[in-house]
Amino acid sequence: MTAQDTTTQGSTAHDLVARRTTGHSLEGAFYTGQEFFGLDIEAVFAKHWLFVATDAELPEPGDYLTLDVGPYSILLVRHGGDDLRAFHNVCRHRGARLLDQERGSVGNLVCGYHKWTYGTDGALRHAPSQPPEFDPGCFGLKPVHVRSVGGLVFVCVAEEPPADFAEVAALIEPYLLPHRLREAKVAARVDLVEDGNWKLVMENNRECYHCDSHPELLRSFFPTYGCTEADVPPQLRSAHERYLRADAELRATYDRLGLPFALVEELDTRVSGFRIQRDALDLAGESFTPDGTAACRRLLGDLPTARLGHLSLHLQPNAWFHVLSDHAVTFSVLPVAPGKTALRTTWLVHPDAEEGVDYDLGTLMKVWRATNEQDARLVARAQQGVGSPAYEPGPYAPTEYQVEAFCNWYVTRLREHLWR
Ligand code: 3BY
Ligand code: FES
Ligand code: FE
Repeated sequence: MTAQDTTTQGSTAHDLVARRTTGHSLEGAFYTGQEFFGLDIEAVFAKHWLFVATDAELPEPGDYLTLDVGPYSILLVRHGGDDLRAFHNVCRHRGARLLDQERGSVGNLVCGYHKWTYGTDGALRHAPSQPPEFDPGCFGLKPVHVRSVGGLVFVCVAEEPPADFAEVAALIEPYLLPHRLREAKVAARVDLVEDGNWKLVMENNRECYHCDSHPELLRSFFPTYGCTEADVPPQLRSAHERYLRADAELRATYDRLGLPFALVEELDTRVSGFRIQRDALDLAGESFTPDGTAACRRLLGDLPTARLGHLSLHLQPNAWFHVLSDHAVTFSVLPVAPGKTALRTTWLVHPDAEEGVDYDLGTLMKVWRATNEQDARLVARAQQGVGSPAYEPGPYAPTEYQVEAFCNWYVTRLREHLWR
């Protein structure tokens, strides 16, 4: 099938992309068919920088992990201290998948088929029984662009990745560096396969209109989270005053400690769309726990105080992050099929934090494990609904402006791709 093929009710993908109504959810075919799935891989996942891992997962030379992005298989490997490499996980002999484990540690990368052997720099070091004229220099692994931003690892399979990512990296890195995620320790990682299209997973993350479904998370987020000053309902006025007091106090702390906190929001006004802000949390204001106190006694980056709220970072197309004083949680979304999406959540703590001494793993993971499962149920429900011929796009509420920004960013990418 191509983008010219018929999708629903005689409309082509071109038609659907062209007629997308601003301020409304997308039509059903965007979420259900192979046609849009293929387009999303080509126009979004094969062209943009994707958040896929943390430096902390690959601390030593030879540590590697593999990941699937649509039809691509990518391997990430640490070649040296600060030297992370990414390659297509495809042997240059007859194309076999090179590494078939999800993660591990190697000296060299050895193909399991005929034992072609590559260094962690991708160079072909050994190919058994080749004639003397064989030139290994012509058969290095195909590189994939990779870069780390404050300990967060991004890859891009495009030959020319979006140029504005360097600017975004320069904007967000100062917010991240005080937490020293590059040297953090992975406390836990959970892979969840959601029964919904990747865009439904992202859209769901970009609003708190549904946050009644998150009783655990709502202890940490102020009840007015996601409201603009103008739409704070009268019954939440006093909660909002509490937020404003916490916000003023934290701004003084941020200034004193030199921590960047200003909101920068360019979700659909640039190719590498993002939003970043350091913001207060409710109760003790330290962490995602029932009373808001830190879940880990050892603070990231040896920060001098636990009451720092959260640094919240949203990136198009596939990630969001909450970076706190005591831990960080990263979320990476990768499409598996039109109605299946992999969400990988990773919890990071100080490298010397000891489980059972400095933190209890269940407490550390509780809020986001519960929140992810609640979100997965909502996403599955949305997927079921948008598959019905009776579904038609509905209007976003003001508090869903980031969902609109996501869809606008996405549709802009498809237009660029289809009309190029
Ligand atoms: O992680 C987030 O930023 C958003 C906000 C609340 C709902 N969602 C989980
Ligand atoms: Fe890898 Fe033959 S396909 S060595
Ligand atoms: Fe949610």
